[in-house]
Amino acid sequence: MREQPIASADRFLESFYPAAEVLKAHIEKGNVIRIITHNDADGVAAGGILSQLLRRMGARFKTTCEKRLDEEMVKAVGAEDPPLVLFADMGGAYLDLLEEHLSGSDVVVLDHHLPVDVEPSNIIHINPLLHDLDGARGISGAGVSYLFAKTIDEGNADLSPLGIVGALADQQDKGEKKSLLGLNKLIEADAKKLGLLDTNFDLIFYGYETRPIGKAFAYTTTPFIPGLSGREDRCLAFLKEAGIELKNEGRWRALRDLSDEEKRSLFSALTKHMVYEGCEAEAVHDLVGTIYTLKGEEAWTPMRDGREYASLLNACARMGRPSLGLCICMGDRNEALKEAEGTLDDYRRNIGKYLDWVREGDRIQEREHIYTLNADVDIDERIIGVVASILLSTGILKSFKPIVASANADGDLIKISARASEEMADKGLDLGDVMMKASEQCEGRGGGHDIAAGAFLPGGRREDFLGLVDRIVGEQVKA
Ligand SMILES: [Mn+2]
Repeated sequence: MREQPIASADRFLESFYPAAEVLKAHIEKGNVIRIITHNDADGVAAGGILSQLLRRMGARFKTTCEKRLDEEMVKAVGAEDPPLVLFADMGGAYLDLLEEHLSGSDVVVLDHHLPVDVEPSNIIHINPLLHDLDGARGISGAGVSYLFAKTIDEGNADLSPLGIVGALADQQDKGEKKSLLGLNKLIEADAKKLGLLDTNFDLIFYGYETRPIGKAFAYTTTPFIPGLSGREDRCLAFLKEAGIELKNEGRWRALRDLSDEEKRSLFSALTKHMVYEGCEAEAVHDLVGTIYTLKGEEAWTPMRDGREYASLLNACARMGRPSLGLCICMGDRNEALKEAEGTLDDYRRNIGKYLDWVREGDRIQEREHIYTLNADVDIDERIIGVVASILLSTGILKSFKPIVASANADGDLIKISARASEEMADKGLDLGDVMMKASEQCEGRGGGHDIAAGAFLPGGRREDFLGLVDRIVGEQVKA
């Protein structure tokens, strides 16, 4: 994997100092601080970290999670006349917009996405990519926000588990055995030092330690197992058929209670199931990896497992309830948690329903260099990216091509979500770059990471856009 030179990591950590000074100065003046983060699980975790940071500093603040950064949104923020705006997990690709509409404000951008090449004077932009560090796999928006909090006070190191959750939410577990890499390792070390994190290597179903096996299977959404995830009845039938005893002396067994032999037969039954569902047999290897257990959380809750915590936040964000996720990141374990768990249930069911729609209707089209999936109103724009990721990771798509999915968004816009594998990125594919270039030519705006990117554009331009994407992807993988 890509090694990070220490010197640039140091320079990156130093780049937080000026932002810390600006924040302290505004708080001293009693100013209300405006926090704006991306409306996805990583963004919500980042918002939780920054909100906790400001609460601890005794500051007044307002936090919102936004679907996308566009002129309208930035103008609305500008109209609030905020003395200081903190953007997290978004902003770097829109510095020109921030400069134009927030010229009366100080702005700090804490991002890890591909930035535009401008340096506005009212903006402090902190981004690992400015220091030749990996932003796609090495650190998340929550991770950058965590390092900011820790720069201000080492005592904020107890927020490190949220940095881990953000990294898992952005699927940065691309190291050996699905482990975290790069700057995320620093965050992991902080969490372990405080006894807030444990890692194991095993089947990565949520609730490895404590949850009844059937539930662990049904609750797991990353990786998603077509036909099983979200369907407890089918999971129970599947386990029975695989010969796994669900109870021992009247007590439900958890995955850690299985013998090695039981794990082996479970594994081969899973392989058969995946192949039957049209997935690659290799996709089953996605089901084992490094488990991140958050020791500070109650054993039976979805926050105990880092990946499940991430999907809880993801569900809240995708189902239009990011503030629920924010409450949980800020420590609420009462009403907000109950509601969030209900939301997570709905979310799992929705993904299953959408996948059935895609597969039963034969909705995926193959072009020269890409797959396309046009969902229009049949898949919620907030979930289209998740569906694209699942289609790619389960090996349902047989050719070595990225998938470019689209769904209707607000107004006359469509949302594009593109996903590629690590191997495609190694061949030179950079979807963030593809989305940026192709959307520019279609009155849209786009960007992101090499393996996960997106765009918004006018509905009428979809065909032009997909044609361009097909061509640019072809050029990149050839070059
Ligand atoms: Mn992110």
